[in-house]
Amino acid sequence: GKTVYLKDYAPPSYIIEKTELDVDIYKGETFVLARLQFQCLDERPQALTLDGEALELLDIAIDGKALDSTQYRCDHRGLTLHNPPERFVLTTRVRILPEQNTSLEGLYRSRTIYCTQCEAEGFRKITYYLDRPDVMSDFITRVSADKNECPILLSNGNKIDGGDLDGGRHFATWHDPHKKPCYLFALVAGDLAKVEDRFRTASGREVTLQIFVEEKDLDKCDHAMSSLKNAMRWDEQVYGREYDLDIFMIVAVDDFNMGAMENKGLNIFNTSCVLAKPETTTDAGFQRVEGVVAHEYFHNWSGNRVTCRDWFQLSLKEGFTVFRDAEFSADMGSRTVKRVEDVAVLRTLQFAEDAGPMAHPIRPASYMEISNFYTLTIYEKGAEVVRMLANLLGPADFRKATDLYFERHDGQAVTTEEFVQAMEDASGRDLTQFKRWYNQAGTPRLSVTDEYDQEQRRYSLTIRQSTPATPECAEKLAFHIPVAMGLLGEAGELALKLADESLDDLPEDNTHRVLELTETEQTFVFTDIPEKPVPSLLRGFSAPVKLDYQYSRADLATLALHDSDGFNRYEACQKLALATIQDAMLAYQQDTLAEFVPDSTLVQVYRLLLEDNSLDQAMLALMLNLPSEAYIAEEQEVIDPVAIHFARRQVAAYVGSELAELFRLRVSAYDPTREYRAQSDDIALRSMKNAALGYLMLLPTAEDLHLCLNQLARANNMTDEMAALTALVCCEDNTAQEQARDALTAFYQKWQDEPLVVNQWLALQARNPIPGALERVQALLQHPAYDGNNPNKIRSVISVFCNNNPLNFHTGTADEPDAGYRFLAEQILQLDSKNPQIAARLITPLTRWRRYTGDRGQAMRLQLQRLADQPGLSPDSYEIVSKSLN
Ligand code: HT7
Ligand code: ZN
Repeated sequence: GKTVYLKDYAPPSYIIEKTELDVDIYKGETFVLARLQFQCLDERPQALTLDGEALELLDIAIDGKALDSTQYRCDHRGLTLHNPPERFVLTTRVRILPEQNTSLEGLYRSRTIYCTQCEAEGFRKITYYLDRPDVMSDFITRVSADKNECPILLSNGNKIDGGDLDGGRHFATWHDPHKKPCYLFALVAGDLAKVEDRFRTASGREVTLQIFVEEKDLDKCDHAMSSLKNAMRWDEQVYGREYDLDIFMIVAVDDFNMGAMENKGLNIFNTSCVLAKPETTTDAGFQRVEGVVAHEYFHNWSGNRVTCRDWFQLSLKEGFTVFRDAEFSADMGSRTVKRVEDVAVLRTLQFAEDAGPMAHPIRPASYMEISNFYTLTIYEKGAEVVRMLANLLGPADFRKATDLYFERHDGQAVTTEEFVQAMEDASGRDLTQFKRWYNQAGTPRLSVTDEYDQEQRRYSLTIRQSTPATPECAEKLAFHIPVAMGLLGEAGELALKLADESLDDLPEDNTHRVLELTETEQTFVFTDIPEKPVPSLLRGFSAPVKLDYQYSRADLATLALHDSDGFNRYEACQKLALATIQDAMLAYQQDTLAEFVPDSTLVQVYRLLLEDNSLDQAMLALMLNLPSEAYIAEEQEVIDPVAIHFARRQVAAYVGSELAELFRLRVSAYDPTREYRAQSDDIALRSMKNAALGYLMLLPTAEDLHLCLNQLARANNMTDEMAALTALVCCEDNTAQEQARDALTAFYQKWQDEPLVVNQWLALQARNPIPGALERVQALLQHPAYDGNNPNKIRSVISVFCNNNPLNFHTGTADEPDAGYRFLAEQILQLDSKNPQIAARLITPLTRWRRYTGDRGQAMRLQLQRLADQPGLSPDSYEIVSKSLN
């Protein structure tokens, strides 16, 4: 594998001022004619190399004159022109095979639709080009195809021409007036139906909005359309950003490696992130559509108008855009709920990545395969870093800073340096130390101790930070960490005054402070504190760190019930539940789990929360949700997935039985036929009721089972239907198991023509913790509903099993404890040559081998070694495997 380094960045020697493409699609083959206007920027080089992969070169000419074989050289990675002129038009004609393209990058066919995916380096599979984001060009694209097969022909920008051709063919020509890097190029051809709407921008321009889908999905576009309009309005109001073309199009395809792609004016989406209707889509699905539609739309400014200089800067657009979409979703629904959900993902998945062999800073210094760097770190931690900046600057200066950034760099390809520079220039703050967040990986750990001096009425908090070594760097410099906090006394929040604050400059909300930690160890002294307080630390999860403070269970109960910060109320519940589960794990290890009785604080707190009618029901559901197995694992030095599973289950069953009456009330009071709305108060009600059902179904009475079956039979929406089916399928009770088998069959019969519902059906079975999951998963791979070329199906079965069913993945089968690992390695090998991006992503669970006890860790390692030994392994998989074995 070849490594690319940030330090080797050099600007391109040529730019491509104008790109004209003729793409002629025929059955089985496509011809691409490219006319590229090159202009040398500095000294003329001896050779110019264009990127190109899987292209068959048919013709090549410079300024209209065909080249002879001494004037260029072609290999499997590109095309080198010897002695190119200062300024010239290069014409190439290539043949490509979209029907055979299973990698889903470049031009490929998804069912009946031809579509493209060019980010990060897919354009080179369409034509020879300078495939790098700092080469920005004007694009004119003419597409032609059979008129019957492909009545719809789309590309970026505005349609400027179109018409019929001989032989039943037709064409359309599109011009994108905004210069763009080729990773934002898109083309679509197929038989698509559309819904259309309009949006009037703040300055009064009319924009046509179109969503293209297969005819059968026309009834599932309303939610994406209203999300799009909300996002367009929000970006005007919150960031002052208007849309800049006359038309904005979204196309949905079934085969897609990620969620969606922000191609200029022509976003291409995974169907799973566009289509939604109550009967087929869960609440989480609706919220995902809203979030992804907004995310891609927001890229129009954070990514397209201002783009990345090189792929090391990926978080420039992704971190910022995730932050923007999270704030949008927070404004559309419940802010605290959105924050809790995002932090849960960050703390389980991103923290694990940051502690593993693939750890990298949000601006990496090197990579082998860029597709491997579309990570939780670049996206989610990147968003946390932008969030810290936004909080450090405050709303007014942050807006000034983003205005400055967009204005200063409109039409440019820039770096994260320039982003932070705009923050500094607009606010006058020195962010030199803060910038360490961009080039040091690893999750900082904060150890907090405190001391209360009754006599002096002084309370001091001492915070130490340390960051574990990661592959790119062993010795970390101190980070600049904002720690939002407050202090709780007997009667509520205490007024705060730091020893070095003067009485005149106390903030308006005097019960809340943001401590700025910049040193390895720092002590913050509060004066005039009347009693020993309970500190509420890292409110709103103000920094992506791990925090240790020795809370007593009584402290945690106080925070859970009384903190003014919603996030920390949730966090106190998580900590309390975690402590309780850890007790149970100890019992498991001592073989006394069966007799184990959990500490009662957790249930007492839950009971009080359930009886508090003022609480947002979605928050309540989250607070009552025990930490996931993945989160518990992340908290363990050495992971014992079996102990975690059974300990967690034992605590859950205890909670379920202690609070059964209250839970039953919630479920039976709910009318399953009430009209469905995908709005946050309704979502909240369903989430709490379904959480209650989940608890009841751990040890169900006949009445509980009846409630569950009743909901399954009568639900008018997928949220309730799937919640009931899940509770039934995962229930160990024998009667329930019999019912579950029938229910799964009936569910498939009912929904077999809806691929996105079938995916949920597959995923439920793959994550079902009841023993025998590997055998069930292997049977699913033979099911007619499975398709080993479709990433959504692969994710629903293989990823879900290996990532979300730790008990079964790590215990394998009765006679072969390593069967789960071997299964995964086999699946990766099968997929690697077809779709290396997806194959490489599947490897993740094996990369964690060092965290597992003796035999398990070694068995995982063995499978990594087996992948490493495979001749011809893709560069994608090779990077992950080799770094994990090191
Ligand atoms: N910017 C998009 C990235 C993307 C992608 C990257 C690699 C391979 C396939 C891909 N599809 C989309 C998605 C986004 O963050 O908006
Ligand atoms: Zn993005």
